[in-house]
Amino acid sequence: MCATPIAIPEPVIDALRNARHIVVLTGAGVSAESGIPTFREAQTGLWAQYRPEELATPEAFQRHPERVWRWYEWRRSLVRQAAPNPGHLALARMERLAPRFTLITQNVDGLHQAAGNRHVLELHGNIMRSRCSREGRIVEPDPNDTHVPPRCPHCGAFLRPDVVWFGEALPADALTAAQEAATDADVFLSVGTSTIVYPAAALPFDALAHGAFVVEINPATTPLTPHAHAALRGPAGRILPALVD
Ligand code: BJW
Repeated sequence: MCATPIAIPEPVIDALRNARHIVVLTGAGVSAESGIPTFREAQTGLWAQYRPEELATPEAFQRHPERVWRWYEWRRSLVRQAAPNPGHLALARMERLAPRFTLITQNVDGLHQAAGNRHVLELHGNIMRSRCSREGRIVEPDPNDTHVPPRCPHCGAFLRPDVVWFGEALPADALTAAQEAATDADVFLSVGTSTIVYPAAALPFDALAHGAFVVEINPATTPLTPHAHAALRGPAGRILPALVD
């Protein structure tokens, strides 16, 4: 049986059609339909007893490095099994269709690149990379290292995932490029994000302040909803394909 077609409001279609620069901010909701749990949904199994906010911090890693590393290993295993969903694929198509297109993601799973997006600004890093917790350099863990967490092959310090934890600075180049894109956008799509984690959450508001037409795509309401020009309620994997058809 076919799902009911999604009706996209005319002003959204017009704005997209006439846009010189489309900017998209994505969050965990875009990968939910690929089987990757969103950040603030209930954790499952072994990890149900911990709140992600209590694991994704430098303090948690300092106190419980083994527990935090194992949580990331579990999440990496989900990412390895995941494939881009129709929402990711629609954004890859949008990049090819738009005169200018910037994709900004808070996701650490690399699924936008796997879907074919060529230019992705990763604000919160990438879970598949590891870096030295002392010197910061990106390293490949030694496959024969049985320590948990594995040790840096150069200096022996713990390795950590190359992601941005609470209280840590975002990569300056990606953040600056994202802020410049937001203030230059004609159309700004905020997709699958709760819009509560800063500085990423400020980007749609920067876009609004600079005159962009802002569209939210999310089954739930967020702090952005009352300010957006349009709020398309539903899963990204259904709504995004309807925008590029
Ligand atoms: C669907 C769907 C479907 C479901 N389709 N949708 C200003 C005010 C207040 C606080 C601060 C502030 N500025 C900074 C702060 C502090 C803090 C912060 O924002 N705290 C808030 C909680 C209040 N920010 C920071 O600490 C940041 N650092 C910083 O500001 O540093 C300053 C500094 C400068 C110089 C030197 C030193 C420091 C860092 C933030 C890092 C966030 N890191 C994480 C973890 C990444 C690694 C990992 O993955 O483990 O990033 S936290 C987590 O939240 C993760 C996400 O990227 C991020 C955002 O979450 P997201 O993507 O929105 O997911 P959810 O789960 O929240 O929402 C999913 C949404 O999808 C929901 O709305 C669903 O409805 C929807 N959905 N299914 C579409 N099918």
